[in-house]
Amino acid sequence: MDARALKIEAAKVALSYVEDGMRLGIGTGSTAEEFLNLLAEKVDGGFHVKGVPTSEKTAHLCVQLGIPLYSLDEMPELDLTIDGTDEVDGDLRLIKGGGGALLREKIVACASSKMIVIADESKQVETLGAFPLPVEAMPFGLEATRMAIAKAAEKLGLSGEIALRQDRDGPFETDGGHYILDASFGRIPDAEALSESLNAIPGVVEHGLFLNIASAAIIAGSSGVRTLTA
Ligand code: ABF
Repeated sequence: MDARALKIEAAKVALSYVEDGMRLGIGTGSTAEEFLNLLAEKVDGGFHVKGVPTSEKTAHLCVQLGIPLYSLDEMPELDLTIDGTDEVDGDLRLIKGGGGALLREKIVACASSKMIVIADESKQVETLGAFPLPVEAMPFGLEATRMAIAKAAEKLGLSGEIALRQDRDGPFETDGGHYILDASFGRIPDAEALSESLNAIPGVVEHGLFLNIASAAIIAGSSGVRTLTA
């Protein structure tokens, strides 16, 4: 099966967790998009959901697909969030943010009773870090923030390029108007320690380590679909 087919298989299983009338956080990325397409078919058939998108991109998709949209302010407590990921380890630690939506994704996931990750098997790793860790940072004092990240990482035995994510005509800007620094640290043996260090840096708005947030991960592979639980 190709990657898209695997994403659809994972999305199908995730859909079975969505109950009629649910307040649903809706993720960002191509896997989340497959989930949205399937969800739209159910909504078309009379299924009721109240969707809160994790990005402007997802919001536009929901409008196109006819999925009822609410803001998180209108619905600050959600039943379930379904979202993709860039990496997931055996303890459901995630690296997210490859799509640049990590801040709203983390806010929405943390406002949900449950967060289920959907992914193809290429996202499953033994230890996080092969994927560069996205760190969302304030434009003000960016270089000082970048240096502080490097220093904090070095204290944990981590090093590597910390690159400002670019877009077509300059630095990539998130929905929140921040920049993304992609930190290529390689293997991250102590994600909790790194998360704590990054959270202490004033110019860091948020980072892509999602720890103790996912309740389950639905992973579609060539030998079928597996569900990892915490
Ligand atoms: C989003 O899903 C991002 O956090 C992550 O980067 C992306 C994964 O994208 P895809 O499903 O396209 O691989 O939640």
